[in-house]
Amino acid sequence: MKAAGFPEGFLWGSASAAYQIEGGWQEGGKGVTNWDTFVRIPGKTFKATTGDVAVDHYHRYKEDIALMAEMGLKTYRFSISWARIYPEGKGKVNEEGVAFYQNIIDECLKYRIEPMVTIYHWDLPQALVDAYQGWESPQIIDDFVNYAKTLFTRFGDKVKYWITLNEQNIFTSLGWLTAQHPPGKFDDQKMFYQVNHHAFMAHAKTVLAYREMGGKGEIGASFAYTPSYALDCKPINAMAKANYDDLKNYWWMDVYAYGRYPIAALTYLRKKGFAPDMAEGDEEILRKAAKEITFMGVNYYQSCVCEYNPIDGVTPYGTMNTSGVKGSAQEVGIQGIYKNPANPYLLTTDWDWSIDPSGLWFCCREITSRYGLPIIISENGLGAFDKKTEKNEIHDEYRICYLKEHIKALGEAIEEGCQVLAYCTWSFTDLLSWLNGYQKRYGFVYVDREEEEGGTLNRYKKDSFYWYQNVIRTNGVELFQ
Ligand code: GCO
Repeated sequence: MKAAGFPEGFLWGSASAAYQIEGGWQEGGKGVTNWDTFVRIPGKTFKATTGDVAVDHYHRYKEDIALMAEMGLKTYRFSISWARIYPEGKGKVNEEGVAFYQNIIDECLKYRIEPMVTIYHWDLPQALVDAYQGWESPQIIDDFVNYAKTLFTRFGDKVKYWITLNEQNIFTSLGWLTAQHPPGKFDDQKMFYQVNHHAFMAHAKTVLAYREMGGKGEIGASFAYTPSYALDCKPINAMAKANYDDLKNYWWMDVYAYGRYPIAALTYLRKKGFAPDMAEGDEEILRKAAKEITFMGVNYYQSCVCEYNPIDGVTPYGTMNTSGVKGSAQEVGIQGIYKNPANPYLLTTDWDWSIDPSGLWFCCREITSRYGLPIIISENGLGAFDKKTEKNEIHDEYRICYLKEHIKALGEAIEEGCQVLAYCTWSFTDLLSWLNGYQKRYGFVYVDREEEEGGTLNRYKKDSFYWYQNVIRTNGVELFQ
């Protein structure tokens, strides 16, 4: 059935990440990761919650995938934990780890659910951090490509959708600017851009390796896209928006799609001494890889507002206070040339994220007109404090409302000509929120899971489960009635 833009065969999906669901942190020959280490540092996560058990998907994947099948999911996006494949980051393959993911893939295919694999969703073998500080060294590029090639060799006959990196912009910002994620550093801007350059090279070389190995599937990266509005029509605020877009959005998307950094931002960063060092040939590799990606992956949660930042900036890339700025990027407004005030026209989630379905439409329009690429919405969803009743029911009408409005906006973008291949909600089951423990829930399936490793881990379908099931069954028709 075709309605409101959704084409036949549209991939209705849902997503997860290894560290947030699997648990089994010392099982199956898995190596220790940066996250296993980080969560053990006092004060880093809510009530010191860890992913040691998470929602025990490691042992319950069959039950979880059966629930996906019951719902009618067309695609399931999940990530592979590098340390299950290479416990030390490289060297000898851990066959038990390969078998675990082979089972997940086969289980999906059994129910005709298209597996969509994220190669890197933030859990890095600790051995590579110990050896050379992980992403801070260009040595990671070859190790990443080696790992990715193993995945292509082992799973490439069954997996047709590959996402190289999940939210490179987020794991680098939280890791090196705001110290909230590993390696927990308040670093200077130079290191931030350098780490990103290594990640871009790892992505690009992986894309090229996939094609060299004969891979014919879809491959790209997933970007946390926060589209922006200028506060008002004051030119200085429109300039602040242009700065923001170059430094926060195009800095990543232009590299994936064009293989080059946005020139004004690069010029500015060069003047400041923050531009990344590039090895000879890097730019050519980035350009080549850009021609080989087949989609832009978008994780969409919120939009933002841009206002000229009186503390620092005057004109685009004019004077900015970047020297010695340490602390939260939010506080200083990254680079100090814009700030992001709240949007008084939008409601917010319990975690103060603006709720803005139109933002999803903006993302699709922008990607379509700027890059002409197909789009995969690899994440979209609402984190909330869900409550289970005594009858084991979860009435999450707020989530239904959120998803409904976002999917409608997506349908409109498709109707206007944007090519959208898939829509994955975040998330299928409840899972560990990196910093918020199990109190921030996103799933269609409630998991009885308390902080500090408690709970029965039983699964319960929320009201939104049945609602999305119907959306899938009617290919979105349901939404427009
Ligand atoms: C959280 C976050 C995550 C992210 C996801 C990004 O609360 O921890 O919202 O769940 O959305 O991991 O890819």
